[in-house]
Amino acid sequence: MNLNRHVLTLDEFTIQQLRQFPQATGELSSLLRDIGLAAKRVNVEVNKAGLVDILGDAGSVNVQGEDVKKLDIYANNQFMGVLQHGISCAGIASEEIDDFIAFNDNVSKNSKYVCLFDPLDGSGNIDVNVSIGTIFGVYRRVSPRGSIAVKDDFLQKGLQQVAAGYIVYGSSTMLVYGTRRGVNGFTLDPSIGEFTMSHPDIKCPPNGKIYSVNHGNFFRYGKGVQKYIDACQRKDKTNGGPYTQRYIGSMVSDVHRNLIKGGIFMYPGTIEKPKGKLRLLYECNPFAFIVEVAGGKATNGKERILEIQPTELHQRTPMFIGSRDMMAELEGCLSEAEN
Ligand code: P6P
Repeated sequence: MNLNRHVLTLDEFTIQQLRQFPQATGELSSLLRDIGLAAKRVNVEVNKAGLVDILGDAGSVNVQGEDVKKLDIYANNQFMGVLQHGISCAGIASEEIDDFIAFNDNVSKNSKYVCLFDPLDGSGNIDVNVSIGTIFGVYRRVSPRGSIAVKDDFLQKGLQQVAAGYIVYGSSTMLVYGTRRGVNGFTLDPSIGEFTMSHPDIKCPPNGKIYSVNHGNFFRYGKGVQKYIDACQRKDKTNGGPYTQRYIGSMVSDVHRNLIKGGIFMYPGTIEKPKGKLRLLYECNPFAFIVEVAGGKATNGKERILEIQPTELHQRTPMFIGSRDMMAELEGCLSEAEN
């Protein structure tokens, strides 16, 4: 083993970034390290989730005499806890909590950022051992530092994110985050208990051969989406295919795979649910930010996800995200169907 090969840990990387910008206060680096810590704690519980039946299921008391919480509540409390007790975050909004939470202590009130997150997306997949994930977005607050955070701090366009990221608890546990300077991936090394850089400067391939969508809703999608899915199925060696359909019902895993390999992920609206299922603020905006910084695109079928002005914390949006050229072909199908 090459002992001289120094692989940057997440903490080393965030501090290295800080050194490059002397005017930086270190609050964003500190917030990202806090998220990394919470992710490691959640990872431990996710990895033994299959054993919960042995330890006692949610709502019961486990062998240590602790209350066994639902994993997504546990994850929510871990991320909220590190952010509340850190030095960078004035408040949070979470899929698990109806309203935003403004932290009331003086350090938090004087902090620069707010954080929105889905603490454990796809948690319904836990009992069948499918990968799940955490998604987060970080914004500079718009209310004055020193005051308590307000709702407008959380209802900002995705364009205003200063950082966004996700953790995928899969065959390995990865934390991927992006700022305007780039997207980097870190894989948890259990031997040292640190996220270590494994995917520097991630770029989304401009094209791909993977399309991800819930085919079960095909006849409930609009004509433009049906037209694009049909085109995907007709791809062969003569026109950039054949394509593969990959959809595991866990957005973090599906979008992560397509970000690395190239591809398109779609969660369209349907006749019954025109806004679709995915949440704008803490599912779609973070991924749209990451994929756009990496060179891809993300829209709701009509406009950039990042330009949507939010009006409520838990609002939903149709979501189309992935490789630039695949998104262009989709947009062609959507506009043809409009005319
Ligand atoms: P459907 C998980 O519940 C989730 O929010 C996303 O992670 C996933 O992409 C989507 O729902 C799957 O939804 O309706 O296709 O089962």
